[in-house]
Amino acid sequence: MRRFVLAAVAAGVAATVVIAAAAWSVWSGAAVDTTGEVGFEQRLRIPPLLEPKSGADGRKVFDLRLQEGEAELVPGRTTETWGVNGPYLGPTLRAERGDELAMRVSNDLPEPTTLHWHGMHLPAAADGGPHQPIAPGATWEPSWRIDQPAATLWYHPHLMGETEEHVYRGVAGMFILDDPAADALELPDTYGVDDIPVIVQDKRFEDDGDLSSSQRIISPIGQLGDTLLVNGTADPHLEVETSRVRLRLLNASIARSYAFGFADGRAFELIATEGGLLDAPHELERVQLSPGERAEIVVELEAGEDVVLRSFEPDVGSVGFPNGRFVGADDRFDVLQLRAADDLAETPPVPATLAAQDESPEADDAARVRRFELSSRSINDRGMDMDRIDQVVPVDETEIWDVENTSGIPHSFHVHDTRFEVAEFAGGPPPPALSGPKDTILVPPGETARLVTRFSDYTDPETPYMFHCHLLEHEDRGMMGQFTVIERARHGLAAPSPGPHARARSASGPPSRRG
Ligand SMILES: [Cu+2]
Repeated sequence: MRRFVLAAVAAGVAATVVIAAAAWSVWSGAAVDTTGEVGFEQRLRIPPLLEPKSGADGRKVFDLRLQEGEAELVPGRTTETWGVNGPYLGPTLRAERGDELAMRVSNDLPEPTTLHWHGMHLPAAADGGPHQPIAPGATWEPSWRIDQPAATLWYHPHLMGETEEHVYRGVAGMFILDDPAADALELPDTYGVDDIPVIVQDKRFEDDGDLSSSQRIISPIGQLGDTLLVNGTADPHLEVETSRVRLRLLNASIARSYAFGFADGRAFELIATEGGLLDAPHELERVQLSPGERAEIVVELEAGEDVVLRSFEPDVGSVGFPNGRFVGADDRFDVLQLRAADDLAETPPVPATLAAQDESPEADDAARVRRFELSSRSINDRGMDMDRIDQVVPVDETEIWDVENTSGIPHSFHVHDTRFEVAEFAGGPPPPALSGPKDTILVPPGETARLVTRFSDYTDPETPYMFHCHLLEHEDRGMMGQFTVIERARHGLAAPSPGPHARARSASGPPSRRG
């Protein structure tokens, strides 16, 4: 009997040791640090600017073909990918305020998908969300007029349940908007020369070169990669010929947040967030971006030097042990090396004032407050239902959206069609990096972001826009809701009625463009 007990104890100890060793292996293997390890041997690929065709009534027509392909994302290995007008990622689109656009999006992929214009103010039926699927072989042709300030937007699929996979395979691209006021500023604005798209994505590869999803099971936020790509280029460098360069940073990753800064600690000027230029530049040493977020920065270089853009450990809030490791909070990456030429053309300093924020909504004008509670996998305790409208919003009224994360993991909250101001963040005024117009925001565990927004111009009682978590696995699993924007008369309100629990009744009728 005694021998049996000893054997059982020994077996128990051995099992515990094995489990602890396995846990330690998973724990230590989950950390990624590529700083100092990257050779920067590849020249940074610059996505081509897509030249629009001229259509009827002076419309700018953009032809986009979603396709399968193969790409050498890491040298010497072939990866099966998806892309737009090419094997991986897509061209950069560029349009000016006032342009009438017509898109022709052809789906040559073997599955249905959609193409969403992230950050764009446009009619709901043109939004490219889950309600506008494009069948294989079909072409989708939305059109709208650009009417919002200059900004760095992007496009990516948004099919219900499949967004993570479609973006991860490579369907995404940048969409730059210009306006006359921004054009008049002396900012670096020569695309690919001193105005550089920096589309950052993390990947993990199988031995045969194909994209891996092996880390999904150990992370509560989705697949995290161990290899960074910028514009689809691994180990990238950029030859810089001007004394200042503008980087349009886009986090097009499916789950990972980055805290961008420079390896030598130099400061840079933050000039824009998702929704466009700030009122004035902010000098910062770090800017953090969760999936879907963008920032434009201007950095100054000296002739002949090499400077490394790095991602430091992101602050995603109090996720606690051991979750921090599994949401990427301990990870560091070398992102992009800037190689300054021996002779640099002089770029003027960033102007002290950038953009008047006269189109920004003010919290004091809010007609109502809506609450959005983010739990681990749902919003306001409801999973996404494409047949249910969660919020009905009267057009042209300022609203406060309080977004509270009641879970223990970070979420990245995105609202379609509009830009918002951050009135409060984590109980205080927003830090400089959150002080500009935005459309996506990281909400850390236990914290609340108070957003002020207004939905203007377009009403459609039938077709909804989306609000959702931009961690794409969360979105796919239902962390998304729908809202319609309706005319005031349909809302049945005589005047804006303040109050925290304002609810609107739904209405029906054809889509309309006001004004
Ligand atoms: Cu989330």
